[in-house]
Amino acid sequence: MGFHSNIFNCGFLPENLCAGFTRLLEITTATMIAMLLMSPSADADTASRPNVLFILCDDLRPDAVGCLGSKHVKTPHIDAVAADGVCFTNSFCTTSLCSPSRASILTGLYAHAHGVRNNFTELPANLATWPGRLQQEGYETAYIGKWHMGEGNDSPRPGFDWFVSHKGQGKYFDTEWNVNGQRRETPAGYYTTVVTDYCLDWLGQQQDKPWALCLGHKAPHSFYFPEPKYEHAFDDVTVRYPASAFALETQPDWIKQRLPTWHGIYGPLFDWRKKFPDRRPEAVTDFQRMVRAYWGTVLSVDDSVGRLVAFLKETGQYDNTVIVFMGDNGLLEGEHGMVDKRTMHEPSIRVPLIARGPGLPAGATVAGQVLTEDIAPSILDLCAAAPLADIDGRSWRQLAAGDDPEWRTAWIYEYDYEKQFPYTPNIRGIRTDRWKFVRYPHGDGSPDRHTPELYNLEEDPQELTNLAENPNFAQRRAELERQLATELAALGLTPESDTMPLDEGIKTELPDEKIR
Ligand SMILES: [Ca+2]
Repeated sequence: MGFHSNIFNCGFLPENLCAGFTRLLEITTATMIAMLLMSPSADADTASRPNVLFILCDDLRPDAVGCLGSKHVKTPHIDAVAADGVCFTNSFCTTSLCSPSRASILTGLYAHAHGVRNNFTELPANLATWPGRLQQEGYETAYIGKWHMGEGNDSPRPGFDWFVSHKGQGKYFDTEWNVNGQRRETPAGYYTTVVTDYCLDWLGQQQDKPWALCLGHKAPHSFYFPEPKYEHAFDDVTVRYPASAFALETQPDWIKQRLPTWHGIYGPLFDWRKKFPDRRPEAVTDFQRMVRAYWGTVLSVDDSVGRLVAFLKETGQYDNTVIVFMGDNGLLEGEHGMVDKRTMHEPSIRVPLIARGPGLPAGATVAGQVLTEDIAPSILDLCAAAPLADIDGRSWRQLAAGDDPEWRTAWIYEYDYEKQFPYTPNIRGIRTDRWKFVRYPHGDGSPDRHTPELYNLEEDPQELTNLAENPNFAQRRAELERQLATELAALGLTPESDTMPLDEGIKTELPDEKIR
């Protein structure tokens, strides 16, 4: 724990204690100055620093949130936070998978740099995180909810004064929790409600120090089980397969091969379809039930946001609290014939991001491309905390405040083939403000395993027409191939150093039941 500068603010302390501290300061001035020099935060007024409420949803599509474009899902509490802050309309994850993306959010690093490349790898304890930095600078810190870096480990992690989590994904009902390594308990009830109760308990105990609370929702991750009161909320909404599910003529073959698998629309649909593969048009009813249930779980997240914001307002903390609401990765809901995520298609990489609080404008919309890696530097910037060294992300505080002429216009996406989930190839791709180019490396240095993809996002935002093999775009493709290689090299990834598993192809076998 770093040196805490609150002791200089005698407003917190009874008069006799205050005088005591004054004498202590007189006696030990030299010692205190030495501590000041050692502590990066000691010159800051910690007491006036904003609190941080960081709300992370799991697999939440932006268009499943009212203010971010949903026609059907009403989220008045999330919308109110957005109206009071900034909506990022082009916010992306750089590896669309729970654990790698969560590690990027905490560290500001790409997956190849932090090393969490699948859902089974622990976040290396030596890596600096934004909550850890705030803890060093005098914040009280907590993580409550789904962590999921290290599938079977629910014990407390470094950087947090309070850590309440569970193994793996947790369950929508009656999850067993490890409460700060002190006790295990299984409170009856719906995950989203229970995790919010834990958060409110902790918030109610905070006193003088600024605090940073990370809430890791399970919702709306598969398998989708809405709270009973929302089970039928969307019964009247008709859901169809999206147009891109049937526009596969120009797409690489692996996308067609994925259709009847665990991650395709003709597969089991996270148990919403019992007999598969099923390509019949009427089988869309299973898909429809799946999407309705996904939306239903989001309604409870909105209730949770409402309870937390109400608490902050009742206790007079709302104005001095930075609230960041986001998702860890996107989700394919039938686009290109897919469910799940992992690919570099737009629904898989787009994540909701809303931020409000001191240092941010109200009612603003930001179109610049922001990444999961930008969260750590942005939150530390908003808290006037020392930045993390040698990270990949950048603070968007200036971008959000108006404009940042130096902001990025292109970025790199990476994903490594998983043997346990053989439905997505190795991916290295680049997304500029207008273009997307995606390569599928074999993994052993031999020619790429699959045809690449090239999209003009301005004219074809749904990615219906792959231009990679269209001779009219050969020059554009060559330019983007070069830019991809250059940007990868800037991240330290050359053909020699960028190691990845061998792509063993798309398979129809189901994943092990324990890791679904
Ligand atoms: Ca996720």
